Amino acid sequence: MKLLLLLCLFVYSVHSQEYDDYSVVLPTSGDALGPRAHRPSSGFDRYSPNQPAPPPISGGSRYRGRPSTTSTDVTTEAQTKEVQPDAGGCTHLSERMGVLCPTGCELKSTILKQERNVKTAVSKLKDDVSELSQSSNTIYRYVDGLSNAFRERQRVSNENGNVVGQYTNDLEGQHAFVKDTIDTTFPSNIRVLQGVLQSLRDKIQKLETAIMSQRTKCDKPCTVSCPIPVVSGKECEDIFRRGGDSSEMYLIQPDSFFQPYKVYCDMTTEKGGWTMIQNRQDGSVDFGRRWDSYRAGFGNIASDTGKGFCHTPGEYWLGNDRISQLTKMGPTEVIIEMTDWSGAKVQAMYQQFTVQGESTGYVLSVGRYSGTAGDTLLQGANELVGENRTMTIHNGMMFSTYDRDNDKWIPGDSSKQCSREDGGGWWYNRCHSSNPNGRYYWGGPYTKDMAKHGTDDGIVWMNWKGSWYSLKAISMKIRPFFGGAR
Ligand SMILES: [Ca+2]
Repeated sequence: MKLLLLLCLFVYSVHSQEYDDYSVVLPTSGDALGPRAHRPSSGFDRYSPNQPAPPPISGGSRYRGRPSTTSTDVTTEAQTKEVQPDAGGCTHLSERMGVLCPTGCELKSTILKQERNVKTAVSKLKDDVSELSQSSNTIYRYVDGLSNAFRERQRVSNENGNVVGQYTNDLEGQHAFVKDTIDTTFPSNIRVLQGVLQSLRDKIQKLETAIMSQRTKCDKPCTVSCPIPVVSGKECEDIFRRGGDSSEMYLIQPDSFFQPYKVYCDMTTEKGGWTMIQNRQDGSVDFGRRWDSYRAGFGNIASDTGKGFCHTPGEYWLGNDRISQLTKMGPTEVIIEMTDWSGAKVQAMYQQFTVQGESTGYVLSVGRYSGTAGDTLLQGANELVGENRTMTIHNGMMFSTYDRDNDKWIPGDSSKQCSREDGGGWWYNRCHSSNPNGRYYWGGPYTKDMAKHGTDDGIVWMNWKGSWYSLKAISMKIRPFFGGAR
Protein backbone atom coordinates (compact mmCIF):
# COMPACT_ATOMS: atom_id res chain seq x y z
CA MET A 1 0.00 0.00 0.00
CA LYS A 2 2.78 2.37 0.87
CA LEU A 3 4.44 1.50 -2.38
CA LEU A 4 1.25 2.34 -4.22
CA LEU A 5 1.05 5.72 -2.50
CA LEU A 6 4.68 6.54 -3.32
CA LEU A 7 4.05 5.59 -6.91
CA CYS A 8 1.07 7.88 -7.10
CA LEU A 9 2.99 10.82 -5.55
CA PHE A 10 5.82 10.30 -8.03
CA VAL A 11 3.42 10.42 -10.99
CA TYR A 12 1.82 13.53 -9.55
CA SER A 13 5.24 15.23 -9.22
CA VAL A 14 6.24 14.46 -12.79
CA HIS A 15 2.98 15.80 -14.14
CA SER A 16 3.36 18.96 -12.11
CA GLN A 17 6.86 19.62 -13.45
CA GLU A 18 5.73 19.12 -17.02
CA TYR A 19 2.87 21.45 -16.49
CA ASP A 20 5.17 24.17 -15.14
CA ASP A 21 7.47 23.87 -18.11
CA TYR A 22 4.51 24.02 -20.40
CA SER A 23 3.18 27.11 -18.68
CA VAL A 24 6.48 28.91 -19.22
CA VAL A 25 6.52 28.22 -22.90
CA LEU A 26 2.88 28.99 -23.53
CA PRO A 27 1.71 32.66 -23.59
CA THR A 28 -0.56 33.74 -20.77
CA SER A 29 -3.43 34.75 -22.97
CA GLY A 30 -7.09 34.76 -21.95
CA ASP A 31 -8.79 34.19 -18.61
CA ALA A 32 -9.69 30.68 -19.53
CA LEU A 33 -6.64 29.42 -17.75
CA GLY A 34 -8.14 30.35 -14.45
CA PRO A 35 -6.52 31.10 -11.17
CA ARG A 36 -3.20 29.66 -12.15
CA ALA A 37 -2.21 33.03 -13.70
CA HIS A 38 -0.72 34.59 -10.51
CA ARG A 39 0.61 33.78 -7.12
CA PRO A 40 0.09 36.36 -4.45
CA SER A 41 3.15 37.22 -2.37
CA SER A 42 3.28 36.57 1.29
CA GLY A 43 5.88 37.08 3.98
CA PHE A 44 9.40 36.85 2.84
CA ASP A 45 8.25 35.32 -0.43
CA ARG A 46 8.59 38.44 -2.32
CA TYR A 47 8.34 38.82 -6.03
CA SER A 48 11.53 39.76 -7.76
CA PRO A 49 11.16 41.43 -11.25
CA ASN A 50 12.77 39.83 -14.39
CA GLN A 51 16.17 41.01 -15.62
CA PRO A 52 16.11 43.27 -18.80
CA ALA A 53 16.25 41.11 -21.92
CA PRO A 54 19.19 41.56 -24.43
CA PRO A 55 18.36 43.17 -27.79
CA PRO A 56 17.13 40.88 -30.47
CA ILE A 57 19.23 39.78 -33.34
CA SER A 58 18.80 41.99 -36.35
CA GLY A 59 20.06 41.82 -40.01
CA GLY A 60 18.99 40.01 -43.17
CA SER A 61 16.89 36.83 -43.03
CA ARG A 62 18.23 33.68 -44.55
CA TYR A 63 14.72 32.73 -45.66
CA ARG A 64 12.48 33.90 -48.31
CA GLY A 65 8.86 34.66 -47.82
CA ARG A 66 6.24 31.85 -47.53
CA PRO A 67 3.63 31.18 -50.07
CA SER A 68 0.26 32.84 -49.29
CA THR A 69 -1.98 29.71 -49.43
CA THR A 70 -0.61 28.14 -46.32
CA SER A 71 -1.17 31.24 -44.23
CA THR A 72 -4.86 31.13 -45.03
CA ASP A 73 -5.27 27.57 -43.92
CA VAL A 74 -3.62 28.31 -40.63
CA THR A 75 -5.99 31.12 -39.90
CA THR A 76 -8.97 28.98 -40.64
CA GLU A 77 -7.73 26.24 -38.46
CA ALA A 78 -7.17 28.67 -35.64
CA GLN A 79 -10.62 30.01 -36.00
CA THR A 80 -12.20 26.51 -35.75
CA LYS A 81 -10.20 25.35 -32.72
CA GLU A 82 -12.51 23.82 -30.16
CA VAL A 83 -12.41 24.41 -26.48
CA GLN A 84 -11.41 21.22 -24.74
CA PRO A 85 -12.63 20.22 -21.28
CA ASP A 86 -10.23 21.02 -18.58
CA ALA A 87 -11.32 18.32 -16.17
CA GLY A 88 -12.81 14.86 -16.16
CA GLY A 89 -11.88 11.93 -18.30
CA CYS A 90 -8.81 11.15 -20.24
CA THR A 91 -10.16 11.54 -23.72
CA HIS A 92 -10.85 14.57 -25.89
CA LEU A 93 -14.25 15.09 -27.39
CA SER A 94 -12.65 14.50 -30.64
CA GLU A 95 -10.95 11.26 -30.91
CA ARG A 96 -8.40 12.59 -33.26
CA MET A 97 -7.08 14.68 -30.48
CA GLY A 98 -5.78 11.58 -28.76
CA VAL A 99 -5.74 10.70 -25.17
CA LEU A 100 -5.75 13.46 -22.60
CA CYS A 101 -3.59 12.85 -19.61
CA PRO A 102 -5.27 13.60 -16.26
CA THR A 103 -4.42 16.78 -14.51
CA GLY A 104 -2.96 16.80 -10.97
CA CYS A 105 -6.31 17.84 -9.50
CA GLU A 106 -8.15 15.08 -11.27
CA LEU A 107 -5.47 12.65 -10.20
CA LYS A 108 -5.69 13.84 -6.61
CA SER A 109 -9.46 13.50 -6.63
CA THR A 110 -9.11 10.08 -8.06
CA ILE A 111 -6.47 9.24 -5.60
CA LEU A 112 -8.53 10.67 -2.72
CA LYS A 113 -11.53 8.71 -3.92
CA GLN A 114 -9.41 5.65 -4.16
CA GLU A 115 -7.86 6.53 -0.83
CA ARG A 116 -11.27 6.37 0.80
CA ASN A 117 -11.87 3.02 -0.73
CA VAL A 118 -8.41 2.01 0.18
CA LYS A 119 -8.93 3.25 3.79
CA THR A 120 -12.15 1.34 3.99
CA ALA A 121 -10.43 -1.71 2.62
CA VAL A 122 -7.46 -1.10 4.90
CA SER A 123 -9.79 -0.65 7.89
CA LYS A 124 -11.62 -3.79 6.97
CA LEU A 125 -8.33 -5.44 6.38
CA LYS A 126 -7.18 -4.25 9.81
CA ASP A 127 -10.32 -5.68 11.32
CA ASP A 128 -9.76 -8.88 9.43
CA VAL A 129 -6.13 -8.90 10.48
CA SER A 130 -7.15 -8.21 14.12
CA GLU A 131 -9.79 -10.87 13.97
CA LEU A 132 -7.32 -13.15 12.28
CA SER A 133 -4.76 -12.29 14.93
CA GLN A 134 -7.26 -13.09 17.67
CA SER A 135 -8.18 -16.26 15.89
CA SER A 136 -4.51 -16.98 15.50
CA ASN A 137 -4.01 -16.41 19.22
CA THR A 138 -6.94 -18.62 20.00
CA ILE A 139 -5.65 -21.25 17.63
CA TYR A 140 -2.18 -20.82 19.05
CA ARG A 141 -3.49 -21.25 22.58
CA TYR A 142 -5.56 -24.20 21.45
CA VAL A 143 -2.58 -25.76 19.70
CA ASP A 144 -0.46 -24.98 22.72
CA GLY A 145 -3.07 -26.65 24.93
CA LEU A 146 -3.12 -29.58 22.57
CA SER A 147 0.64 -29.75 22.75
CA ASN A 148 0.55 -29.68 26.55
CA ALA A 149 -2.16 -32.31 26.60
CA PHE A 150 -0.16 -34.40 24.16
CA ARG A 151 2.96 -34.05 26.29
CA GLU A 152 0.93 -34.96 29.42
CA ARG A 153 -0.54 -37.94 27.64
CA GLN A 154 2.91 -38.89 26.47
CA ARG A 155 4.20 -38.62 30.06
CA VAL A 156 1.28 -40.63 31.42
CA SER A 157 1.77 -43.14 28.65
CA ASN A 158 5.43 -43.41 29.52
CA GLU A 159 4.60 -43.85 33.19
CA ASN A 160 1.97 -46.46 32.33
CA GLY A 161 4.54 -48.13 30.17
CA ASN A 162 6.94 -48.19 33.10
CA VAL A 163 4.26 -49.57 35.41
CA VAL A 164 3.24 -52.18 32.88
CA GLY A 165 6.85 -53.08 32.40
CA GLN A 166 7.39 -53.44 36.14
CA TYR A 167 4.19 -55.44 36.47
CA THR A 168 5.24 -57.60 33.58
CA ASN A 169 8.60 -58.20 35.23
CA ASP A 170 6.93 -59.12 38.52
CA LEU A 171 4.47 -61.36 36.72
CA GLU A 172 7.25 -63.07 34.87
CA GLY A 173 9.10 -63.57 38.16
CA GLN A 174 6.05 -65.03 39.82
CA HIS A 175 5.36 -67.19 36.84
CA ALA A 176 8.91 -68.49 36.99
CA PHE A 177 8.54 -69.15 40.73
CA VAL A 178 5.22 -70.94 40.30
CA LYS A 179 6.55 -72.95 37.39
CA ASP A 180 9.66 -73.86 39.35
CA THR A 181 7.48 -74.82 42.33
CA ILE A 182 5.21 -76.91 40.17
CA ASP A 183 8.13 -78.53 38.42
CA THR A 184 10.18 -79.29 41.53
CA THR A 185 8.41 -78.87 44.87
CA PHE A 186 5.03 -80.27 43.92
CA PRO A 187 6.31 -83.55 42.55
CA SER A 188 8.48 -83.93 45.65
CA ASN A 189 5.57 -83.19 47.97
CA ILE A 190 3.31 -85.44 45.95
CA ARG A 191 5.83 -88.25 46.29
CA VAL A 192 5.96 -87.66 50.06
CA LEU A 193 2.17 -87.56 50.27
CA GLN A 194 1.93 -90.67 48.17
CA GLY A 195 4.28 -92.36 50.59
CA VAL A 196 2.19 -91.20 53.54
CA LEU A 197 -0.96 -92.32 51.76
CA GLN A 198 0.52 -95.71 51.06
CA SER A 199 1.59 -95.99 54.69
CA LEU A 200 -1.91 -95.10 55.82
CA ARG A 201 -3.36 -97.64 53.41
CA ASP A 202 -1.07 -100.29 54.83
CA LYS A 203 -2.11 -99.37 58.37
CA ILE A 204 -5.78 -99.37 57.40
CA GLN A 205 -5.34 -102.76 55.80
CA LYS A 206 -3.67 -104.08 58.95
CA LEU A 207 -6.45 -102.62 61.08
CA GLU A 208 -9.08 -104.17 58.85
CA THR A 209 -7.31 -107.50 59.12
CA ALA A 210 -7.16 -107.14 62.91
CA ILE A 211 -10.82 -106.15 63.03
CA MET A 212 -11.77 -109.15 60.93
CA SER A 213 -9.73 -111.38 63.22
CA GLN A 214 -11.44 -109.91 66.29
CA ARG A 215 -14.85 -110.31 64.67
CA THR A 216 -14.08 -113.94 64.02
CA LYS A 217 -13.04 -114.40 67.62
CA CYS A 218 -16.09 -112.57 68.92
CA ASP A 219 -18.48 -114.68 66.93
CA LYS A 220 -18.35 -117.18 69.78
CA PRO A 221 -18.06 -116.54 73.55
CA CYS A 222 -14.57 -116.14 74.92
CA THR A 223 -13.16 -119.41 76.05
CA VAL A 224 -9.99 -120.28 77.81
CA SER A 225 -7.95 -122.42 75.56
CA CYS A 226 -5.02 -122.93 77.84
CA PRO A 227 -4.56 -126.42 79.31
CA ILE A 228 -6.02 -127.16 82.74
CA PRO A 229 -3.60 -128.59 85.28
CA VAL A 230 -4.23 -132.21 86.05
CA VAL A 231 -4.30 -131.46 89.75
CA SER A 232 -7.86 -130.85 91.00
CA GLY A 233 -9.75 -130.68 94.27
CA LYS A 234 -12.77 -129.42 96.16
CA GLU A 235 -11.29 -125.93 96.19
CA CYS A 236 -7.90 -124.18 95.94
CA GLU A 237 -6.79 -125.09 99.47
CA ASP A 238 -7.49 -128.76 98.63
CA ILE A 239 -5.50 -128.40 95.38
CA PHE A 240 -2.67 -126.69 97.26
CA ARG A 241 -2.55 -129.56 99.65
CA ARG A 242 -2.57 -131.95 96.67
CA GLY A 243 0.54 -130.29 95.30
CA GLY A 244 -0.77 -127.52 93.18
CA ASP A 245 1.53 -124.71 94.20
CA SER A 246 1.39 -122.37 91.20
CA SER A 247 -1.09 -119.54 91.02
CA GLU A 248 -3.22 -120.21 87.96
CA MET A 249 -6.57 -121.50 86.81
CA TYR A 250 -7.69 -124.85 88.15
CA LEU A 251 -10.70 -127.06 87.88
CA ILE A 252 -12.49 -127.64 91.22
CA GLN A 253 -15.46 -129.74 92.27
CA PRO A 254 -16.59 -128.84 95.83
CA ASP A 255 -19.36 -131.42 95.84
CA SER A 256 -19.89 -134.50 93.79
CA PHE A 257 -23.44 -133.38 93.09
CA PHE A 258 -22.13 -130.35 91.16
CA GLN A 259 -20.26 -130.21 87.92
CA PRO A 260 -16.59 -129.17 88.22
CA TYR A 261 -15.87 -125.58 87.24
CA LYS A 262 -12.88 -123.37 86.65
CA VAL A 263 -11.53 -120.99 89.19
CA TYR A 264 -8.35 -119.00 89.77
CA CYS A 265 -6.27 -120.12 92.72
CA ASP A 266 -3.82 -117.86 94.54
CA MET A 267 -1.17 -120.20 95.87
CA THR A 268 1.25 -117.52 97.09
CA THR A 269 -0.58 -114.87 99.13
CA GLU A 270 -0.64 -115.54 102.85
CA LYS A 271 0.61 -119.10 102.36
CA GLY A 272 -1.70 -119.72 99.39
CA GLY A 273 -4.75 -121.93 98.95
CA TRP A 274 -7.05 -119.00 98.15
CA THR A 275 -10.02 -119.42 95.85
CA MET A 276 -10.70 -116.18 94.01
CA ILE A 277 -14.40 -115.31 94.02
CA GLN A 278 -14.14 -111.73 92.72
CA ASN A 279 -11.58 -109.72 90.79
CA ARG A 280 -11.42 -106.17 89.38
CA GLN A 281 -8.29 -104.86 87.72
CA ASP A 282 -8.91 -103.09 84.42
CA GLY A 283 -12.61 -102.46 83.90
CA SER A 284 -12.75 -105.05 81.14
CA VAL A 285 -15.94 -106.65 82.51
CA ASP A 286 -19.25 -104.90 83.19
CA PHE A 287 -20.43 -105.56 86.75
CA GLY A 288 -23.77 -103.83 86.41
CA ARG A 289 -25.64 -107.09 85.94
CA ARG A 290 -28.87 -108.81 86.84
CA TRP A 291 -29.62 -111.20 89.69
CA ASP A 292 -29.32 -114.29 87.56
CA SER A 293 -25.94 -113.24 86.26
CA TYR A 294 -24.62 -112.69 89.77
CA ARG A 295 -26.08 -116.00 90.80
CA ALA A 296 -24.37 -117.96 88.00
CA GLY A 297 -21.24 -115.87 87.83
CA PHE A 298 -19.69 -113.97 84.91
CA GLY A 299 -16.42 -112.65 83.52
CA ASN A 300 -13.12 -114.25 82.61
CA ILE A 301 -11.52 -116.67 85.08
CA ALA A 302 -8.04 -116.42 83.63
CA SER A 303 -6.17 -116.01 80.38
CA ASP A 304 -3.16 -117.44 78.65
CA THR A 305 -0.51 -114.78 78.16
CA GLY A 306 1.64 -117.04 76.07
CA LYS A 307 3.42 -119.05 78.70
CA GLY A 308 1.32 -122.15 78.24
CA PHE A 309 -0.84 -121.85 81.35
CA CYS A 310 -3.53 -119.50 82.66
CA HIS A 311 -1.60 -117.79 85.38
CA THR A 312 -3.25 -114.40 85.03
CA PRO A 313 -6.76 -113.96 86.46
CA GLY A 314 -9.38 -112.02 84.57
CA GLU A 315 -12.17 -109.87 85.93
CA TYR A 316 -14.98 -112.10 87.14
CA TRP A 317 -17.61 -112.89 89.78
CA LEU A 318 -17.56 -116.56 90.68
CA GLY A 319 -21.31 -116.68 91.26
CA ASN A 320 -23.41 -116.46 94.39
CA ASP A 321 -24.44 -120.13 94.31
CA ARG A 322 -20.82 -121.29 94.16
CA ILE A 323 -19.69 -118.79 96.78
CA SER A 324 -22.53 -119.88 99.06
CA GLN A 325 -21.73 -123.54 98.57
CA LEU A 326 -17.98 -123.04 99.21
CA THR A 327 -18.55 -120.97 102.37
CA LYS A 328 -21.17 -123.35 103.73
CA MET A 329 -18.84 -126.33 103.51
CA GLY A 330 -17.19 -125.13 106.67
CA PRO A 331 -15.62 -122.17 108.40
CA THR A 332 -14.30 -119.88 105.72
CA GLU A 333 -12.10 -116.84 105.78
CA VAL A 334 -11.83 -114.12 103.18
CA ILE A 335 -9.04 -111.79 102.18
CA ILE A 336 -9.90 -108.61 100.30
CA GLU A 337 -6.85 -107.06 98.62
CA MET A 338 -6.96 -103.67 96.99
CA THR A 339 -4.64 -101.35 95.09
CA ASP A 340 -5.02 -97.62 94.41
CA TRP A 341 -3.85 -95.79 91.31
CA SER A 342 -0.48 -94.98 92.87
CA GLY A 343 0.21 -98.66 93.40
CA ALA A 344 -0.38 -98.67 97.13
CA LYS A 345 -1.84 -101.91 98.47
CA VAL A 346 -3.92 -102.69 101.57
CA GLN A 347 -5.99 -105.65 102.63
CA ALA A 348 -8.88 -106.61 104.83
CA MET A 349 -9.25 -110.12 106.23
CA TYR A 350 -12.24 -111.68 107.89
CA GLN A 351 -11.69 -115.03 109.53
CA GLN A 352 -15.39 -115.65 109.32
CA PHE A 353 -17.11 -115.40 105.97
CA THR A 354 -20.35 -117.14 105.08
CA VAL A 355 -22.91 -116.55 102.34
CA GLN A 356 -26.27 -118.17 102.75
CA GLY A 357 -28.20 -119.71 99.91
CA GLU A 358 -30.47 -117.98 97.40
CA SER A 359 -33.61 -118.79 99.42
CA THR A 360 -32.47 -116.34 102.08
CA GLY A 361 -31.10 -113.84 99.58
CA TYR A 362 -27.45 -114.86 99.94
CA VAL A 363 -27.24 -113.25 103.36
CA LEU A 364 -23.67 -112.23 104.27
CA SER A 365 -22.09 -113.14 107.59
CA VAL A 366 -18.57 -111.93 108.43
CA GLY A 367 -16.52 -111.71 111.58
CA ARG A 368 -13.07 -111.31 113.10
CA TYR A 369 -11.61 -108.55 110.99
CA SER A 370 -7.91 -107.86 110.61
CA GLY A 371 -5.96 -105.86 108.02
CA THR A 372 -4.86 -102.42 106.82
CA ALA A 373 -7.80 -101.35 104.65
CA GLY A 374 -10.24 -100.69 107.45
CA ASP A 375 -13.27 -102.74 108.47
CA THR A 376 -16.29 -101.70 106.45
CA LEU A 377 -18.27 -104.95 106.44
CA LEU A 378 -18.68 -105.02 110.23
CA GLN A 379 -18.22 -101.40 111.27
CA GLY A 380 -19.50 -99.34 108.38
CA ALA A 381 -18.01 -96.01 107.30
CA ASN A 382 -15.70 -94.51 109.90
CA GLU A 383 -16.56 -90.97 108.74
CA LEU A 384 -20.20 -91.46 109.67
CA VAL A 385 -21.71 -91.71 113.15
CA GLY A 386 -24.76 -93.17 114.74
CA GLU A 387 -27.55 -94.49 112.56
CA ASN A 388 -25.92 -93.10 109.43
CA ARG A 389 -22.92 -95.27 110.08
CA THR A 390 -25.08 -98.26 110.97
CA MET A 391 -26.75 -97.93 107.56
CA THR A 392 -23.40 -98.66 105.92
CA ILE A 393 -22.69 -101.94 107.70
CA HIS A 394 -22.83 -104.88 105.26
CA ASN A 395 -22.75 -107.77 107.68
CA GLY A 396 -26.12 -109.49 107.80
CA MET A 397 -27.39 -107.98 104.53
CA MET A 398 -29.00 -109.84 101.67
CA PHE A 399 -27.54 -109.58 98.21
CA SER A 400 -29.13 -107.03 95.86
CA THR A 401 -28.94 -106.36 92.16
CA TYR A 402 -30.64 -103.61 90.17
CA ASP A 403 -33.41 -106.06 89.34
CA ARG A 404 -33.69 -107.53 92.86
CA ASP A 405 -34.04 -104.99 95.63
CA ASN A 406 -33.13 -106.70 98.94
CA ASP A 407 -31.54 -103.65 100.57
CA LYS A 408 -32.64 -101.78 103.71
CA TRP A 409 -33.53 -98.59 101.87
CA ILE A 410 -37.31 -98.47 102.12
CA PRO A 411 -38.05 -102.06 101.20
CA GLY A 412 -40.88 -102.30 98.72
CA ASP A 413 -40.20 -98.93 97.16
CA SER A 414 -38.88 -99.65 93.72
CA SER A 415 -37.53 -96.11 93.41
CA LYS A 416 -35.17 -96.67 96.37
CA GLN A 417 -32.64 -99.18 95.10
CA CYS A 418 -29.01 -99.04 96.21
CA SER A 419 -27.88 -101.41 93.48
CA ARG A 420 -29.48 -99.29 90.74
CA GLU A 421 -27.72 -96.15 91.99
CA ASP A 422 -24.40 -97.63 93.07
CA GLY A 423 -23.74 -99.69 89.99
CA GLY A 424 -23.21 -103.30 91.04
CA GLY A 425 -24.50 -106.35 92.86
CA TRP A 426 -23.59 -106.32 96.58
CA TRP A 427 -24.79 -106.82 100.10
CA TYR A 428 -26.26 -103.31 100.19
CA ASN A 429 -27.69 -101.88 103.41
CA ARG A 430 -28.72 -98.20 103.00
CA CYS A 431 -26.49 -98.30 101.13
CA HIS A 432 -22.74 -99.03 101.52
CA SER A 433 -19.35 -98.34 103.04
CA SER A 434 -17.66 -100.57 100.46
CA ASN A 435 -18.66 -101.23 96.86
CA PRO A 436 -16.20 -103.68 95.20
CA ASN A 437 -18.60 -104.38 92.33
CA GLY A 438 -19.21 -100.73 91.46
CA ARG A 439 -18.38 -98.92 88.23
CA TYR A 440 -14.77 -98.87 87.11
CA TYR A 441 -13.39 -95.31 86.98
CA TRP A 442 -10.04 -94.79 85.26
CA GLY A 443 -7.65 -92.75 87.40
CA GLY A 444 -9.14 -92.92 90.87
CA PRO A 445 -10.90 -89.72 91.94
CA TYR A 446 -14.31 -89.05 90.44
CA THR A 447 -17.20 -86.68 91.10
CA LYS A 448 -20.98 -86.64 91.40
CA ASP A 449 -21.14 -85.17 87.89
CA MET A 450 -19.27 -88.19 86.55
CA ALA A 451 -21.49 -90.66 88.38
CA LYS A 452 -24.52 -91.99 86.57
CA HIS A 453 -26.91 -91.12 89.40
CA GLY A 454 -24.78 -88.63 91.31
CA THR A 455 -23.93 -91.22 93.94
CA ASP A 456 -20.62 -92.83 94.90
CA ASP A 457 -20.95 -95.71 92.47
CA GLY A 458 -17.20 -96.36 92.00
CA ILE A 459 -15.12 -99.23 93.36
CA VAL A 460 -15.20 -97.83 96.85
CA TRP A 461 -13.62 -98.82 100.18
CA MET A 462 -14.60 -95.84 102.28
CA ASN A 463 -12.39 -96.58 105.29
CA TRP A 464 -9.32 -96.39 103.07
CA LYS A 465 -10.04 -93.88 100.25
CA GLY A 466 -13.45 -92.42 101.02
CA SER A 467 -16.52 -92.36 98.77
CA TRP A 468 -15.06 -90.44 95.80
CA TYR A 469 -12.05 -92.54 94.98
CA SER A 470 -12.43 -95.59 92.77
CA LEU A 471 -9.79 -98.23 93.30
CA LYS A 472 -7.58 -99.49 90.54
CA ALA A 473 -7.85 -103.13 91.61
CA ILE A 474 -9.64 -105.21 94.19
CA SER A 475 -10.08 -108.94 94.68
CA MET A 476 -11.84 -111.28 97.13
CA LYS A 477 -10.42 -114.71 97.87
CA ILE A 478 -11.76 -117.31 100.29
CA ARG A 479 -10.11 -120.20 101.99
CA PRO A 480 -11.37 -122.76 104.49
CA PHE A 481 -10.55 -121.39 107.90
CA PHE A 482 -7.99 -123.50 109.64
CA GLY A 483 -6.57 -120.98 112.07
CA GLY A 484 -3.53 -120.30 109.96
CA ALA A 485 -1.96 -123.63 110.90
CA ARG A 486 -1.55 -126.20 108.15
CA1 LIG B 1 -34.70 -100.51 98.56
